[in-house]
Amino acid sequence: THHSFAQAVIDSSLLLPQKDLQWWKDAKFGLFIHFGLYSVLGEGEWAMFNKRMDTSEYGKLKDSFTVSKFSGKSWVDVAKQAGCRYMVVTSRHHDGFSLFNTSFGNYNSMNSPVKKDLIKEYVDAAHDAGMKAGIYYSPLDWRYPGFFFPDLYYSNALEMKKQTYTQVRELLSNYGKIDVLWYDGGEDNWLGFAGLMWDGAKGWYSRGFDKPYTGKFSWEPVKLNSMVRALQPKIVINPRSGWMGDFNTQEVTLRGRESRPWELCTNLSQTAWGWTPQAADRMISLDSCIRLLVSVVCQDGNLLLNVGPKPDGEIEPAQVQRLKEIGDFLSRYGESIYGTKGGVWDTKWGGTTFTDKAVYVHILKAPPEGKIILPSVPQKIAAAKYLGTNVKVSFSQSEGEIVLNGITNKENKTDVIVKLTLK
Ligand code: FUL
Repeated sequence: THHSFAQAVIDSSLLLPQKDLQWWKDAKFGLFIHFGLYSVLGEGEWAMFNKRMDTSEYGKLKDSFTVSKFSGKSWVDVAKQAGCRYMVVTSRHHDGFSLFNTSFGNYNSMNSPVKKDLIKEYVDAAHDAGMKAGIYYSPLDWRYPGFFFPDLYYSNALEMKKQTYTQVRELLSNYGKIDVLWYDGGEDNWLGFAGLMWDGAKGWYSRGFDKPYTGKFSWEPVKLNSMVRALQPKIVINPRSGWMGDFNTQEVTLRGRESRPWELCTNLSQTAWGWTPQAADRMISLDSCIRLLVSVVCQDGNLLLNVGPKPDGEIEPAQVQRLKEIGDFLSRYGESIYGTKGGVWDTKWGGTTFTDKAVYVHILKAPPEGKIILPSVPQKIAAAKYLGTNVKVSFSQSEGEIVLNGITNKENKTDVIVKLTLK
C-alpha cells in the first residue's frame, strides 16, 4: 500500500540522502525555467490537460516549435545577473514533449523545426559559466491513457515507466555533471490524483478527490534513484519521484521552516509556470521578491524562482529586468544571504541569518517600540552597524539576550540589515 511502500523506502540502506549538500544549502537562490510546447500556446504548462487536448491535437504545436531566439547562454546569463547560484530547467513536462535528444520515441525538439537539443545547450552554457545545472523531469506523461489510472492501463503505465528510466539515464549520462534532479509527478499520491481522470473508453470523467493510490503500479523510486546516484554521485534529488530525496519542496505557499533541507518554488509572475501573454504585467514587485527570499533564507530554506520564456525562447525583458534588480540587491547585501544559516523568524519584524563571524538582522517591518530582542550567542558582539551605510546601531548583550534599540525602518525600506560582527 501507499503507506508501507513509503516505509520501505525510508528503511532502505541502499539509497541515502546526499551527504554533500552544502553547496546547495549555501546557494539559497535558484532560477527555475518552464519551457516546452505549451509555451507556444501561451496558456500555461497545463494547457493540454486543462483543455482536454489529445496528443494528436496538442502535438501539432510541434510544427511551430521554432524557438528562434533560444540561447542556453542567455538563460544562464539571466540567472547569473539575478544572483542565482543554480538553475533548474524543464527537460520534459507532463505533456511528454522532450527538449533533448532521446532514443525513446520521436516526440522531442530534435524532430521539430528548432532541431536542437535545448538541454545540451543549456547545460553546456551552465558548465561554461560555473553555474550549477539542474534538470526538471516529469515521469508522468499525459500521452499515456490512464496516466492516473495505472491498474486499468497497466501496460501503458509500464511503458511510461520504461520511458522514465530510459530518459533519466540519458539525461544523467549525456551532458556531463548534473547538479540537481527535480522530478515532478512521480509521487504515489499523484496516481490517485483526484478529480478528472482520463479513460480511453469513457474519455474524461470525474472520480472524486484525493483518494490515496493503493494499486500495484510503482515507479520503484529506490531502484530509479539508485541508478541516478550511480550515474551522478553528487546529484541533489527532490522528493517528487516517490522517494523522499534530499530536500522537501514547498510550492507557491510558503509553509516555513522544516526539519529537513527545503526549497520553496514559486513564480515571478502570477500566471502559470509556462509562458502566458500576461506574464510581463503580472510580476510580483521587487519588494515582494526580496522579502520572500529573505523570509525563506531566515527559515533555512532555498528559493527557486520561476520564469517561463516566450515561444521564441527569450525570457520576457520585464522579467529579466526584475531579476537583475534582485541581483543588484544580492550584489550589495549577498553576504547576509549566501552561505548563511537561518536564525530566528518573527513575523512582527523579520528575522536573522548567521555565519561564524556575524549575525545579520533583516528588518522587514519596523519592530514595536523600535526594539528587537534576540537570543544571545556565545561570542561577544564587537560591533553593530547597518549593512551598507555602516551607521552604528545601539545594542546591549547579556547572557540571555541581545537587544537592539532605536530601530525605525521609517522609510519602510524593503530590507534594512543590521550586521552584528562577532569577536
Ligand atoms: C507542479 C506542476 O504540476 C506544475 O505544472 C509545475 O511544474 C510545478 C513546479 O509543479 O506540480
